[in-house]
Amino acid sequence: MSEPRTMTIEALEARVEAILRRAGLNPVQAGAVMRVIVAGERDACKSHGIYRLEGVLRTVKAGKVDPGAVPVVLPGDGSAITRVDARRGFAGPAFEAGLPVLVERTRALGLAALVINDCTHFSALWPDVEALAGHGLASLALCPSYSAVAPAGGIAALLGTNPLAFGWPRTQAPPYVFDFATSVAARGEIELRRRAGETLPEGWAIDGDGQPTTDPQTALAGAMLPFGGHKGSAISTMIELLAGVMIGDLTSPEVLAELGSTSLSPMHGELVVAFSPERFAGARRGDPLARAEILFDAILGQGARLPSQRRFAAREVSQTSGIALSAAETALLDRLLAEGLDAVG
Ligand code: NDP
Ligand code: PYC
Repeated sequence: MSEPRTMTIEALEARVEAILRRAGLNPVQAGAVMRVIVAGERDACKSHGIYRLEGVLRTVKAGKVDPGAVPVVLPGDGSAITRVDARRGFAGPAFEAGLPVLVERTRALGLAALVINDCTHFSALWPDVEALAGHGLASLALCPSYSAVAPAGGIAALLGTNPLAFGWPRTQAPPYVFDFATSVAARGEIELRRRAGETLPEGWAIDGDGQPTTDPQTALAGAMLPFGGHKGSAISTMIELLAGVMIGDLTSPEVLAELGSTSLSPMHGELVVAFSPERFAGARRGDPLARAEILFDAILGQGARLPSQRRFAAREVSQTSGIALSAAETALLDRLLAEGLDAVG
């Protein structure tokens, strides 16, 4: 019988990496996948924390991702675009491989883009924009997923939950970062509520006949709704175009057709665009980072909070007191380590 347990970040990293290595991931894949999963758990982003391990293992077992892949940064064509071939591995290793080149190109040109192709992508996008903010750069990251969301006015799953993240560097504080699904909530939130036996808030999903539902199982079989009605629907469609069609990779309907299931992690591409705030501002109106602080102060001055503030507070708690795991979460880690790929269907 497993018990609730509090683990240090380092101990959880070691445990998750061991699970991934046991499942056959090479050191490059296991290291990068471990980092995004533990970052999610550390920052209390449960929808992309350790619960995702089962999906990772299922996808490996189904042969839909190459656990031995080593991503390749392709030779540049003289443009601002750097392309990484993930070689059918996970997105994290491909991002880590492309990051130094993206930073160097953005500093040189003021604006540069990273295209990742043929990656399996189950993760949150804030680690990517946070990494760029750590280099003093603003950035946008976006990707499709698989058909799960009805377009506004529609009745069936077509668009993905298509996340969009933005990061802005700050010198005296953690970066300004937002990262959200373009559905009302991430699909992972629905799955976690299903497991917990909870109902969904109104307005999250519709059933197979297009009628509203608050039942997670019915929602997963039906369709989720875009956030903000037609506005979220349009942003989600833009992501299909920019981070699917435009980068020569799969759109969410194409991913679902290839994968044949929403129980596996989707394979597609990712687009990251990075900006040098100083280069864009030129010599006009002073230091852009200092001017941004005036805006952040005004937001906070009204009693509002900045996006990621909850997450950074959770990170501090994890750093000082460790990461508290429930008995079920501890049991999951124990089972995945003991049984490897046999633990998943
Ligand atoms: P949330 O709605 O929980 O949060 C979205 C953003 O809004 C966060 O930056 C959050 O900051 C911020 N926020 C929340 N409440 C407030 C508030 N009151 N004031 C100011 N800011 C606030 O996220 P989602 O459920 O939409 O998405 C969760 C994750 O799922 C994302 O990281 C996303 O990348 C991931 N995802 C990945 C997909 C993929 O295909 N790879 C697909 C879909 C989603 P904070 O964290 O501090 O609360
Ligand atoms: O939570 O919507 C989601 C999601 C889809 C793929 C990875 N995360």
